[in-house]
Amino acid sequence: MVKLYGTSKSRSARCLWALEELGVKYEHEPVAVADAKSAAHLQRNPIGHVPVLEDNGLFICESMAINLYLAEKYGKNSLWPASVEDHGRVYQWSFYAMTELEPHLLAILRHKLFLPAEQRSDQAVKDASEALKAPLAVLDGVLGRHENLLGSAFTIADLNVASVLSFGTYVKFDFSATPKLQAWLQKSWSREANGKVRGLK
Ligand SMILES: N[C@@H](CCC(=O)N[C@@H](CS)C(=O)NCC(=O)O)C(=O)O
Repeated sequence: MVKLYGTSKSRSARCLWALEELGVKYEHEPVAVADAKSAAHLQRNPIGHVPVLEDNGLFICESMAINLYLAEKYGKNSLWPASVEDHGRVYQWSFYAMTELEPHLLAILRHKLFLPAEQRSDQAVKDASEALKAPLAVLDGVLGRHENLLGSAFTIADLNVASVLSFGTYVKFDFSATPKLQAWLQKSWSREANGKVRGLK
């Protein structure tokens, strides 16, 4: 049995998108972010976060680890490329998204949405937006050379990077300075499998 714990209104959306894209039969328990530290959930994941994947008694947490595991295990289509060299490139872009993009996007979300009004800082938003310019330009350059990050096929690397950047939609982040990236994001986000996730709890 494959089961994903975590509401689609959290980083769990990334893993739900991967499950839908891979066509894996799965159950979904939409554990709320506020319940991530409940006794029941801590048994699944001692870190106390969603998402968590359960696969035949094995529990895995960390959204990127879950997606790389799912793609390697169930990727019968092009989502998991064939060569070890391409696996290296999948890891490269997935870790790039988590280390170079996600922290800055989260800073913007915190200071525009999550923090109480009196703790929000326009300067923090400006700094994070500035810090994003270089990594977004790198992606724009790569996507100017081919349709997706590794080449022509949409792989788990694309899903991972596009899902991290989807944080930008909550604050209407302006990607127009990087037009190739912007067009690729629109195309990636509008995939049918991602659309299905929006309908989940
Ligand atoms: N690096 C982790 C972060 C997971 C995470 O922080 N999840 C949030 C929801 S998006 C959470 O469960 N927060 C609950 C809490 O901090 O108590 C991942 O990518 O899975």
